[in-house]
Amino acid sequence: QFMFTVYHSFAQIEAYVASLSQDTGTGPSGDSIYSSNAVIGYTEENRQIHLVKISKPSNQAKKAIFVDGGIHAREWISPAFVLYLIDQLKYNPDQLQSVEDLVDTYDWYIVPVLNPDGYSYSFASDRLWRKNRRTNSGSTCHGVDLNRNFGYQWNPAIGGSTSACSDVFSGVSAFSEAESKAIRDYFASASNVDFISYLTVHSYGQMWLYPWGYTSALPNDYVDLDAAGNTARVAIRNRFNTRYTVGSSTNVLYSAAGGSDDYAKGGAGIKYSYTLELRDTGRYGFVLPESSIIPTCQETMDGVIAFANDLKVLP
Ligand code: 0X9
Ligand code: ZN
Repeated sequence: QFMFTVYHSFAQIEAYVASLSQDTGTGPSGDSIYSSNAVIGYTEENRQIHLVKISKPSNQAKKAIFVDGGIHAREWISPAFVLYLIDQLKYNPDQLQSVEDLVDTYDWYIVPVLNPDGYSYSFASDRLWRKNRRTNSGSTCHGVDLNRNFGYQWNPAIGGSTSACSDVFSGVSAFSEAESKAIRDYFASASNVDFISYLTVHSYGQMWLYPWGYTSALPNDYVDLDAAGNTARVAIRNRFNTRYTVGSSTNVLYSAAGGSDDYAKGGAGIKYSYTLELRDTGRYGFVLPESSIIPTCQETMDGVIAFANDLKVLP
């Protein structure tokens, strides 16, 4: 029985992902909910990048939502929430119609841990590790910041670095890393899937951020992204009064090119692309205590439900 009250090693997460293939879930309607697993890439240390698809059979084509966690190794609440989301969508433990609606309306494609080498290193050796674990040629420093490595307006001079020892090392070129490449290649191969939204889950800061990260200019359709983000913000606040900020990542946070959100929107053409920065605002920062996992997951789930509902009425 997988526990959502504690943080898990990558091996434990893999065991949970494997267990998903053993059964079907059931929503309050009585309908079955299915999942399937795929591997979309291999890391330098030969770990698998898993993708879980959750869907309910239907005659009509659905739009799809892509969610990833664990781009940054130390942000442990991110995989914790993404696994909670998988569990809610598939097994619907509270048998909520609002949760079944999510699988009635959308197909879900979820990567629990995009950076398993970094995540494992953060567990075993350095709790505050951020990057992947690439062996950088000509340096003894390891790692590339995957969220500076995506190939839409890639530019180390904008919030990244050309130094292998930097925590925001952008890599030697766009998509130099297996993990960012796996996302790019997956979207290229899934051209038959109609992705309406991309959510990449990070911590911390309590923000629901939309593009762009490479410029302070806003996307042409930013009004739509802002509206959906604010719907999520209000739903999150309504649970435990947790306060989120909504806006473009450059304007709310800082400019940083090469993020996966910018790529999802500008490169893969997915309209509703966001970076979610979960709890908290700095008291514990990346080292969010385990006692905060469940409430963080509950409020974020409320945000995702309200957000996904809003997409049905927004352009
Ligand atoms: O700096 C980042 O990569 C993200 N913040 S974090 O503290 N989780 O590292 C924010 C990314 C926002 N999006 C872009 N800059 N494209
Ligand atoms: Zn992050």
